[in-house]
Amino acid sequence: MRFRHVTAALAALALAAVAALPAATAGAGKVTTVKVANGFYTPGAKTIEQGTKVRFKWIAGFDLHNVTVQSGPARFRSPTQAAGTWSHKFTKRGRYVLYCTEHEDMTMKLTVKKR
Ligand SMILES: [Cu+2]
Repeated sequence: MRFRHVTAALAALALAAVAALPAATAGAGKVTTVKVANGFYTPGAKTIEQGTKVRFKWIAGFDLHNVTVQSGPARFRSPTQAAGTWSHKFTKRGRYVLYCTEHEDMTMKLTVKKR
């Protein structure tokens, strides 16, 4: 059982390394900012080019929020926090719906188009 657990952890690490590769080789891309406000993201819809890094900036408040993929070609989840920033580079094209798991009606649409 212990061996299986370690193997799974190693497999996860290997997958993470492979997932990080395109981001590392894509070069210096664009950076854009989305604000995480209390109950909504702003803008609520955005189109970016593949390889763009989105810097999510929390408007400091009492509520905890995160940025999680509800649907889309890649999965990720930010930490749940009340302030600060978190960045994600979008390497997979397609339409994403992002939401906050703490407030399920808090969503935004993000389209990643070909560079
Ligand atoms: Cu929230």
